[in-house]
Amino acid sequence: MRVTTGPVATGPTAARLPTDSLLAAYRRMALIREFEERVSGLYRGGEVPGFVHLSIGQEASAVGACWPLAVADVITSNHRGHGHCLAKGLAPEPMMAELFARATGTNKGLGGSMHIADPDLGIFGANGIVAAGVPIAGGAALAIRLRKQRNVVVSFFGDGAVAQGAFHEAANLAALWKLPVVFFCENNGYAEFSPIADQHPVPLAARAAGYGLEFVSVDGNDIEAVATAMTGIVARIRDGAGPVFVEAATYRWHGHYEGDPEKYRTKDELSQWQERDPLVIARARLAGRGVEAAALRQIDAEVAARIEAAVEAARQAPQPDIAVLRSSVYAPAPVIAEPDWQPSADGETFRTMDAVRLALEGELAADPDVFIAGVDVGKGGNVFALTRGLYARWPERLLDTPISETAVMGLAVGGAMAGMKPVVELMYLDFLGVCFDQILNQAAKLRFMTGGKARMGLTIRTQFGGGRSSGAQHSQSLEALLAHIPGLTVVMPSTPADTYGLLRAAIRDPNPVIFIENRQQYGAKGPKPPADYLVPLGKAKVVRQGTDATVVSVSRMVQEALAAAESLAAKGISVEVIDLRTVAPLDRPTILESLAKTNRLLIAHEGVTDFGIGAEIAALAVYEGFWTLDAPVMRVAPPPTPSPYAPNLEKQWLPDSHDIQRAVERLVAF
Ligand SMILES: Cc1ncc(C[n+]2csc(CCOP(=O)(O)OP(=O)(O)O)c2C)c(N)n1
Ligand SMILES: [Mg+2]
Repeated sequence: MRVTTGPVATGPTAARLPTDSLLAAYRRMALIREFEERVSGLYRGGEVPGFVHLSIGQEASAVGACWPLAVADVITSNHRGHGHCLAKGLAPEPMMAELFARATGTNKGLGGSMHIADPDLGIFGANGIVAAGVPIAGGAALAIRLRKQRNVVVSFFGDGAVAQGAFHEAANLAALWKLPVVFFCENNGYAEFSPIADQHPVPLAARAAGYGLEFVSVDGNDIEAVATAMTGIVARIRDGAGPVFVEAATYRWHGHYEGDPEKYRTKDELSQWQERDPLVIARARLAGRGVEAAALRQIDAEVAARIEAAVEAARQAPQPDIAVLRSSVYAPAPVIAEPDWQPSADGETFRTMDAVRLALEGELAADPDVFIAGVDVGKGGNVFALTRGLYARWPERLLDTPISETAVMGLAVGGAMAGMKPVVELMYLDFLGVCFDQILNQAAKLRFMTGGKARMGLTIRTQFGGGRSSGAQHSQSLEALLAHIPGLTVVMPSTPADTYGLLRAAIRDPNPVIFIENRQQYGAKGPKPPADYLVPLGKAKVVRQGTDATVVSVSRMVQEALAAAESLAAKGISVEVIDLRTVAPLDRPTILESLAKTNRLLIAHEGVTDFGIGAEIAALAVYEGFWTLDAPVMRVAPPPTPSPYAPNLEKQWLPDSHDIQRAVERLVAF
């Protein structure tokens, strides 16, 4: 193991750990140093693939920050996360196997160096996206708060991450709600190749002050300073104090990544920091307290032997089997049978907006782990009045958030990983753009990247709907964007009863579900099903039987398709209408079965034509259904332009039953 020799500036010694603790902390730091030095060599030798970012030189901040943490406490980490995971208690053996991309790795070889996670040990993930772990920490902290636990979350991030919007949203929210989080910034002076002065106009302390966060600055190379500061901070947070921003000044000895040409810093700067080697500082302190050098050599030798054995075991371990790909995307969900409820002519009716509220109410009542968060969903009762009355019953579980969609999605991801059942609201589907990372890279992928370890049962409710001159930023039907991401379930109901049954099923589902309502339908009435009504996810429904053509549709367009089918029936054309209900995963068998019967297929949707879900369904038909097709597959959808404001233009832009009717007439004429 490489440590500095020669004179060492140990710094002030006011903060002291008991000698036994200091020895234990030294052992942990030595384990990280040895692990990473071996990884550096193994990476250069081609045995570890991908990218590797090492934290050699930063061991005291990782070990010190985790010093007061128990297994049930949580950390979130970043791309430079080996030290954090080892400090929190992950064994080096499975972690080394993970870096070797082995089946025995912590994450079955699906994560790798940048994405190690073990939620059972409170390690909610290293993360390849700068600052993404910070909003997730907020979710984990909210779960602690809702469960009235005394646990704490430590969110590790670098100085560079402080420039990310995700950091600001999460810091603002945590400070506002006084969540039990330590924002632990390892300030190593650089973000990739850029020095901190080129990244931030104000010192980090000023950032903390901007959110009213307590700020503590520590010498990140002094294990005693970090561990004692964190022990005090964590104890106060356990007792109910609000979040704290800790800046640990430190330095990474290696490049940003292994192989970095390191043109942005001088050898002198590096060697000055190496003189303040955290391991040597600890050794000097231990020697000053009478610990023999032989005892430290013994620890070093034990650590080296353990890492050597971990490397050897990883080399011998099997590679992951291809089956792990499919099995890691979605968690198996409890089977829900298609309900056999038939509405009676004189039965009760309700509106779609009632269906949403009743489904939320039903799940809140059924499961104390369900919480609802979003802009104005609590006291405000939601802009569409969808959560009205719920806050009065469950004030703790109906959370009005600031307008911070990334932080809100982080509440869902972190809360779900902690085992809660978050239901968060994205007011308009168009606002996806400001929080996409938490959906695309976090919610959708964390189960996969952790080899199935991360729980991700969350629901994102949102709405869209053209036809009311809402303009191009408040109308979009973006389901294709979401359906393209493996790991997400995308649901778009078309009736009040389905809205109720699918939303309850979505909240119970162990996977991330995007539940897309159509606001033009909030006032639409339909038969009211029994309270225990559940509709299976991933199952399409034939909502009208026919023999001449199949129209596959979703959301409000199903109603347009049904109206078209009714008019066509009068002309002697028999149309079968399929309501997808769930867009992804797509119910392929139901579509193919219908196509085999009608031999003609048309897809109608509100998302623009190009690269829309119709393209996927058309591809299915021409490949798997090729021999059953008697005509080209057709699509009815808006042209590929943003939706217009002018009512006359929007009317032409948005398809309706007449467009579907004309298209079917052409289809059957082939
Ligand atoms: C959102 C995002 N932008 C850019 C990157 C590329 N990137 C990876 S690490 C990094 C620098 C991060 O610096 P800092 O937060 O200080 O952490 P450090 O590497 O110094 O530990 C960058 C720009 C990324 N992974 N994610
Ligand atoms: Mg940095």
